[in-house]
Amino acid sequence: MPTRTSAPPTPPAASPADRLTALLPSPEPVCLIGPDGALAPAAPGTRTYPMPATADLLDAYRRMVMGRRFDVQASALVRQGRLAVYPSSRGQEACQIAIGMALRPTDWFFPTYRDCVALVARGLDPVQVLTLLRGDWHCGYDPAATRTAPQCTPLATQTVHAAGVAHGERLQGRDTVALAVIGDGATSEGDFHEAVNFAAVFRAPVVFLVQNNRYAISVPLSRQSAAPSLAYKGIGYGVPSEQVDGNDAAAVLAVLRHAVAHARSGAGPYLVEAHTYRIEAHTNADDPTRYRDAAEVEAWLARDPLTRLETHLRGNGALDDAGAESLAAQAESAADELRRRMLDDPALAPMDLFAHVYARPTTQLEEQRARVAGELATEVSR
Ligand SMILES: Cc1ncc(C[n+]2csc(CCOP(=O)(O)OP(=O)(O)O)c2C)c(N)n1
Ligand SMILES: [Mg+2]
Repeated sequence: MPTRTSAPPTPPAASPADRLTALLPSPEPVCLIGPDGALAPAAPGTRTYPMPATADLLDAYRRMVMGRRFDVQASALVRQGRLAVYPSSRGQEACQIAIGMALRPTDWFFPTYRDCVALVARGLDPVQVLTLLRGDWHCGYDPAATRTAPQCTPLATQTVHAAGVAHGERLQGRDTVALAVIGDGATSEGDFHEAVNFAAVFRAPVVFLVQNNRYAISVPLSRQSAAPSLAYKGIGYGVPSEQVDGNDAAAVLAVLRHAVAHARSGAGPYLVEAHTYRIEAHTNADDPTRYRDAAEVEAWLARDPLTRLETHLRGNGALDDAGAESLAAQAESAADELRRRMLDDPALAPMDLFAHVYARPTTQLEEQRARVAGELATEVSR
């Protein structure tokens, strides 16, 4: 008769209160470097995170300088008629650059229309990044090769894709993490809730990064959600969450690295809310003076993520005038090159508009395709 071996002792189950505490975000946004560039004292009850190494902070600063110059250049390209539309992320650079620094090249990134700077900071070709916004093609880069999904305009759909890809990668035994960015307004979309729930139930290695820039076009956060922080939206689904000062690059990087490590370890998804602000209009088609005060914008300019990190790095001797000037010159020459490359008119194949979207196109799409083909034929014969 086989003898029964005793099972290894199971650790005592965490109490419901402990399980809830483990999910809760810090009561205040995590901040490591304050708006004045000095080390910020930890607010009571806030989780502690290690300060990133000085080399990482210098790298973050370099990426932000490059990113801001790119953003200014892209905005100018709209005015010059070279770009159809550009949603600026000025003021959100700390979030934008931390994404690429927290992810491995083999991890998947799911951006929105507002995340061009994050794509450039991740190392994608700036002209390819702007292809969609120029209206040239579906997406300018190869999503499979870059492990970067096309920039998503239908709000929140990218979160579902991220959860699915993360789950699929895990099923295939890989330790890939997927990071999906989403705006404050888009957290009201059903897709976001379905994605967070699916990821939690299947322990999919996804990080959801909410860039709370206070507005969904003209709709302020107060008309979007009554939650104390958007980070609390994870708890109902059993997803650990954190909130961070989204204008403190050191804090965003530290928190995102923690979230990515959590997901990679097999512990399931993580939700991070970054408190930040959109300094520019929603897009060039928007007039923000109709729905917000100049004083509010001024207050956020005083919390500028670039100035904050620069002051910190200069204060501890890691950056001097020569270093800052050399980075500014690099950013200027990258902007020059972008401007020059965007002057070339690409060869377009308008019928490609109807390709690569559906395996079996819908009837409406077939009708539209026929109409465009007819119009093109008329133009040619004119
Ligand atoms: C499903 C869907 N509904 C509506 C829109 C129109 N729309 C485009 S951007 C936007 C506001 C989104 O705000 P938020 O999620 O806060 O992102 P932000 O633009 O501030 O980065 C809306 C309503 C859309 N693109 N997709
Ligand atoms: Mg927003």
